[in-house]
Amino acid sequence: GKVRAPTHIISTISDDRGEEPCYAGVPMSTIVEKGMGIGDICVMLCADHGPCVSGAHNTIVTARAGKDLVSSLVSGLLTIGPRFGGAVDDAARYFKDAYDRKLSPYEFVESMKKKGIRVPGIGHRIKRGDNRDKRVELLQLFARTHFPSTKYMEYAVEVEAYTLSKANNLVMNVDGAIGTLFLDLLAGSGMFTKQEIDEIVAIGYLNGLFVLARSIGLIGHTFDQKRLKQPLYRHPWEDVLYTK
Ligand code: Q5B
Repeated sequence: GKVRAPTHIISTISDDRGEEPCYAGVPMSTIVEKGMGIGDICVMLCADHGPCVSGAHNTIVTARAGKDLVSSLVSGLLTIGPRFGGAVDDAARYFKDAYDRKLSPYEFVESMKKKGIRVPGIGHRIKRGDNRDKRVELLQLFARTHFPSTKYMEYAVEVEAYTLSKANNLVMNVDGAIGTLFLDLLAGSGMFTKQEIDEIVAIGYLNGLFVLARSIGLIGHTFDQKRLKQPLYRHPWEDVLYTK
């Protein structure tokens, strides 16, 4: 029989050997012909959220310190975490667990409070109950129009109604919307077993969507500062409370 030397790398995500590159076995032309999916929409909606958010701020400061593109980019990326942009997977994990255990929004939120854990996917520095995040609304509209089931997303909406009854800043944020919407996609597509869904949520794929998307904005901010020839950033004294 055929003897094959052992390989040094196993890869399942892409293959560039043929005439046309494939992503996970799907030729690129097929992806282009099919048009945009929810992943593309997430990437567009999360690409940037202005110069004041943590990631963009770090990137801007780094670019203005004269650093190169990659340094400026990673300086912004390194701020992505549980408070900023990196709550997507935790939102999926906690909302899935609560829904699957049939917890009421009250039971879910109060049990998190008892554990001293902030509900991932809930809360925003700027957005409020009377100033909702348009990105969240767009994602929800897309899911309600195209998804076979939106049970996790609707559960998150009920949770949000409860958190908003506690405080006006506890809106569903973009991390929460993407996390729960992907739960619905995974469960409703019929393409994944329960075990596979649990694995995807456990491994933490979903923060990757935010990281990928926000890299676009951070690259934009780097070039913007360089094009505008902005000087070294120094934070103004007036904005610091000096105490002894
Ligand atoms: N409280 C996001 O907090 C923020 C609570 C809560 C229960 C909660 C906070 C939070 C979970 C993590 C999360 C993603 C840190 C956010 C994003 C991308 C972005 C960013 C942009 C973009 C904001 C005031 C009171 C306190 C808290 C309570 C707050 N959150 N209770 N569950 N989730 N969320 N992150 O405003 O009694 O006074 O002690 O950690 O989902 O990052 O645009 O900026 O695109 O770039 O600083 O959208 O919500 O509020 O810390 O002053 O808290 O609310 O316990 O209660 P804030 P705090 P108390 S989207």
